Amino acid sequence: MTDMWEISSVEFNKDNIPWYGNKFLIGNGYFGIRGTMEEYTKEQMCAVNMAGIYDRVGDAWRESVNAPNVLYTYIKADGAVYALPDTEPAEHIQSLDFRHGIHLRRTVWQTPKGKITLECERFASMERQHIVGLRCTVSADYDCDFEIVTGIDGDVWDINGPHFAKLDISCEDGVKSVVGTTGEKGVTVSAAEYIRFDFDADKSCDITDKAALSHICFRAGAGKAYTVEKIAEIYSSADTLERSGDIKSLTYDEAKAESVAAWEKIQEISEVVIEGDDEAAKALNYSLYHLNCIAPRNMRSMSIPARGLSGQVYKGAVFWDTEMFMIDYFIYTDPEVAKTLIRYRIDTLGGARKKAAEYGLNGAYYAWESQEGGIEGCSDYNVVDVFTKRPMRTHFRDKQYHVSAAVVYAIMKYIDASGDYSILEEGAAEVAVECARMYRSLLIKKADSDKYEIHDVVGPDEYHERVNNNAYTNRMAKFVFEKTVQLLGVLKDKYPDCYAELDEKYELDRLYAVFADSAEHMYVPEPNPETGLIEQFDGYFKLEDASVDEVRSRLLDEKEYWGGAYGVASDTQVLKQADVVAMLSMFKNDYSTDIMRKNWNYYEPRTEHGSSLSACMYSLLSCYIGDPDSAYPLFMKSASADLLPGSKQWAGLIYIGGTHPASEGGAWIVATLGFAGISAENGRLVSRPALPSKWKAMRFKLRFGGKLYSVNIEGNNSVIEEIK
Ligand code: IFM
Repeated sequence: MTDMWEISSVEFNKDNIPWYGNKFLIGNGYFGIRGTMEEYTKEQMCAVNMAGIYDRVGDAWRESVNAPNVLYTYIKADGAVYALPDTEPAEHIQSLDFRHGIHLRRTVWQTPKGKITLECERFASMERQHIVGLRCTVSADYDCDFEIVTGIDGDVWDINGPHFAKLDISCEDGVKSVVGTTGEKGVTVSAAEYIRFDFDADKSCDITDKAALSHICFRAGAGKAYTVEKIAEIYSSADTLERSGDIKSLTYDEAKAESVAAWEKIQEISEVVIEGDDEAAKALNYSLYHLNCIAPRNMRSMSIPARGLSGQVYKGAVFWDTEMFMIDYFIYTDPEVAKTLIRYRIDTLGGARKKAAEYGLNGAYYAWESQEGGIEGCSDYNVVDVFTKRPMRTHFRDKQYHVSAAVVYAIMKYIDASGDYSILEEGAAEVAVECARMYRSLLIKKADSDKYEIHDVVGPDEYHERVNNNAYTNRMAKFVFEKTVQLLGVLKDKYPDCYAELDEKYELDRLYAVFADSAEHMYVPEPNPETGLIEQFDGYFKLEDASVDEVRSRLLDEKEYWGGAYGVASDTQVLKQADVVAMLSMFKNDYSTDIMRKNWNYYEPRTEHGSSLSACMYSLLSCYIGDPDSAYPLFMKSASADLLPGSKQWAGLIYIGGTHPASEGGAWIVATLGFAGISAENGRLVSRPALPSKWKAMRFKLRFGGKLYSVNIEGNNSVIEEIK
């Protein structure tokens, strides 16, 4: 392994514990395990965060559930506990091999008699997704009485817990087990483990009210190493993923080898080689590592939360992030995962219909923060005011209509790149129809106008609430109408039975005409003929034109929320994240380079980039404008979201730390669709590269139309070849 695939930290700093939990995360799409130390507890935000399982306690927010912690381990030397963060280490290294998903820590403590060392290696199996492996080795440079305490800690970290109303704990035939049952729906989350070692020791099992622990006590000779290996399994009553076999018969080395091989297979397609810029190559491949850690593999229907599987931040909920920023990577490298993500939206159509009905709308209004079944996790009061400590009325939940369009946009991206229309028959056609019906019921026509408008919305820039004719939202609505009309034609042709079924339900001929009319007459703000600028929403240009720094200087508290009724940005032109620029990036063929450049130049200095979704959109548009060197720093910002410190931690008093998979997916989009200039033209992959000056060459693989291709770019020349 070279440094290109390793990140490490060689000092111990308590302040880094929350960030390193994200930075050193391992995972396999079924769960994510935060990069915390084996001896840590809920105090240090330890989490084995489960995909797709949620629970609600009382009136608090519903959030994803953390499984019992199977890594829990600490050591005693001559009766004294040596554990971070309380016992200051003499040396400490934490590292991650992100080619293979292997986490390592090595800590040396000074004791009154000499030095002791604890080294632990762990992985979340990419081959058997229920399995976690842990190998701990202790040694001392003097003869010492060691005790290794290892087991399963059921006292898990929760933001709005406790989610386990009941814990069943046992130790039988050497298998320890902790089974938590959630309070709301009675879902069981089970953790079991089996340990092995081949040195003489006294071993006992201790069952506490929240943990099952083994105590391994032995006399250690100076300079000798003593290793304990653990194979653990995590599963739940909500599983669709098959169990992984008998943990007693699987050895650590076998399980590790299998997992490494599975990761290698992924990396063969995933890796992006960049010659001339190791820093960019490392940041990008590290970003893709995170996407691979949270990809729902071997599952029929599942999506990815906005903070991945790094904990309960943002309620473990799925946002438009998946469809607009993450799915592209999977569409082009692992279309089965992309299909799984789309099926999640198909399967949660019921929830989206319910939400539409709640607001008196037809069709499907997808949840802003979607939980299982499409349940809306977002409340009307989604930010806590730092001054009054009271929840603030926000309009994320009720007015961000653009999430439904993102779902249709993703369906189209999948179909266009894979050529696989079967998803329509599986339910995607109905999703499109229902989203189009929702937008139709939002349309407003003034008496003397022949244009449809959409009022009272929140666009991607969340700092400006309840605005009219947000350019992004209106353009996306038009897209949904146009594409639904197109898809209905395809459906009739390719899947007549499915068409007939939908026809019976929706009278498709009538809807076809309604959607065609909506697409034709949808008002989308045009570039001003003199300035070339597109107004983000009605009246935006009349707002105070203060700089981002000026607006920031008006904050009375650094955690204060910039948007909402009284936010410092609300009455100014300062925006949170790409909005018009996002629209231009997505509909680049509708606009000239000149218009794109003018809008980029206007909006970028006014953008706070307060969302990690922002930089990649600006970067992508820079690529489309033909300016890769302006795109580069924003690309690096996106690709480094979890690698470097500095990501936003608070929205009002709500903690929003965690990993940033949308930013990571956005970095891949910029690298491939932006710098490498990949697009599909007449059913063929085309590359028109414009690499940043530092980059000499770029190589990667893509799946397109059911085939695998290699893309080789040297300077401005590119060769795309099918790999047979
Ligand atoms: O979906 C985003 C939103 O656009 C900005 N706030 C954070 C959300 C989750 O990443």
